[in-house]
Amino acid sequence: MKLFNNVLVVTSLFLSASAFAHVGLGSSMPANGAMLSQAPTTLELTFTAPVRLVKLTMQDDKQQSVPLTLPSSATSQAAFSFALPALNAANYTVNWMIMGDDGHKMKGNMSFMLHDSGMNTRSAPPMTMEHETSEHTAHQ
Ligand SMILES: [Cu+2]
Repeated sequence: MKLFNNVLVVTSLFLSASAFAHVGLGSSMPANGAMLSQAPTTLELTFTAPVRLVKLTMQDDKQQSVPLTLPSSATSQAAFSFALPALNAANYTVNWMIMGDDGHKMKGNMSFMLHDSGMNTRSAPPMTMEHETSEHTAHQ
């Protein structure tokens, strides 16, 4: 039984240490690198551990800022959701600064692309890979 307890202690120490070291973005909606044909109405960021969101900005490729309202709560949380205004077709970059429970600040970013949906209808088939590839090259 004593050995079992020691294993538990060692394991939990290891887990918490690695969680602090590697906290970052676990997933997001839209996903990082997503190419969308319909504007998202919310931005969701899920980090790999509870963090405080110190700073969050979102810009298109013309450096136009998209206003986002930071949560007023000072408690750490892993998942954040933000209502987005109507977005135009553009490349968007989301930059964040987070503070983990160990007090370390970390920066990161993700980006996604919103394509012009003017040519799309509700019944339009998904864009082909060829189109996405050429569009993506054109954006750069
Ligand atoms: Cu593209």
